Amino acid sequence: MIKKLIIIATYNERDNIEPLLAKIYEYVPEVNVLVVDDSSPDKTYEIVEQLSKTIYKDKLFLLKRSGKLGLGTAYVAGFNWGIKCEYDVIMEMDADFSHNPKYLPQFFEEIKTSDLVIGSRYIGGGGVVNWGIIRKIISQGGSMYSRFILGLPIRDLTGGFKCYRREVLEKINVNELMSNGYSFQIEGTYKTFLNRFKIKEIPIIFEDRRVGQSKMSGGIFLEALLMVLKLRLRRADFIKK
Ligand SMILES: Nc1nc2c(ncn2[C@@H]2O[C@H](COP(=O)(O)OP(=O)(O)O)[C@@H](O)[C@H]2O)c(=O)[nH]1
Ligand SMILES: [Mg+2]
Repeated sequence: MIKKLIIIATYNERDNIEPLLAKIYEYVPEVNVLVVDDSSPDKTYEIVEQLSKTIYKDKLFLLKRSGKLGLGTAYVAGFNWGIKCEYDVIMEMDADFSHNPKYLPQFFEEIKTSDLVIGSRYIGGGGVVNWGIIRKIISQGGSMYSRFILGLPIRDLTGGFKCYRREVLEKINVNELMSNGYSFQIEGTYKTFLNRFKIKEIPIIFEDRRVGQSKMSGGIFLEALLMVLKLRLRRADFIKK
C-alpha cells in the first residue's frame, strides 16, 4: 500500500476546514492530512489540533508556523515534513472547497503511472465556476503566458490541486524553490518537466471559495510575471544530474 499525504495550507479557514476534512476522509479514508497553518487570526489551528487528537487521531497532523509567511513556504514546509516521513505521494490542495475532494481518488489512481498529476481547469472537461471575467482572464492568461515563455506542454500552470511522487520533490529540491506567491505552482511544474518526469493533467471543475477572503492581489500577479522570465533565464540550473 502506498503512503499518501495531502497538505492543506490554511490562513483563516475556520469555517471550511472541518467540513473539508470530513469530505476528504469520505473519499479517501486511507490518506493522512497535514495542515500547515500560519497562526491564523481566526484560530483555524485550534480546530485542527482538536480533531487531530480525537476523531482523526494518527491521520491528521498540524504544522503551526509563527505568522503569515506565504503559501509557497507553507507548502515547502509541508513537503519537507512529508519527505521526512517517507510518504510515497504528496498532494497539495486549497482549504476553501475550490478543489473538490471528489477528485481525490482519480489523482491517486493516475499517480500510479505518472510522477505529477495536475488538476486542470483548461483541458476538455475542466472549467471554472463563480469567477468574474477579470479573474478568468488573469488565470488563463497567466497559464498561456507561462506555457509560451517556458515552452511547457501543460494547460493549467497556476492551479494548486496537484499530486507529486516523493521522488520528484526530492529531485527538484523543494528548498530551492524561488517563488512564494502565485508563481509557486508554475515553478514546481516547470522543474518537474525539465527533469523529465511524467506529467498528467486531469480535468477538474474549480469552484470559487464558498466563504472567507481570497488572498490574490495585483502585486502577487506582477511578481509572477517577472518570476516566469527569471525561471526561463535560469533554466540550465534546474536540470539536476
Ligand atoms: N499557511 C498559509 N496558507 C495560506 C497563505 N495564504 C493563503 N493560504 C491558503 O492557501 C489556499 C489558497 O488561498 P486562496 O486565498 O484561496 O487563494 P485563491 O484561491 O487564489 O484566491 C487557502 O487554503 C488559503 O487558506 C499563507 O500565507 N499561509
Ligand atoms: Mg481559493
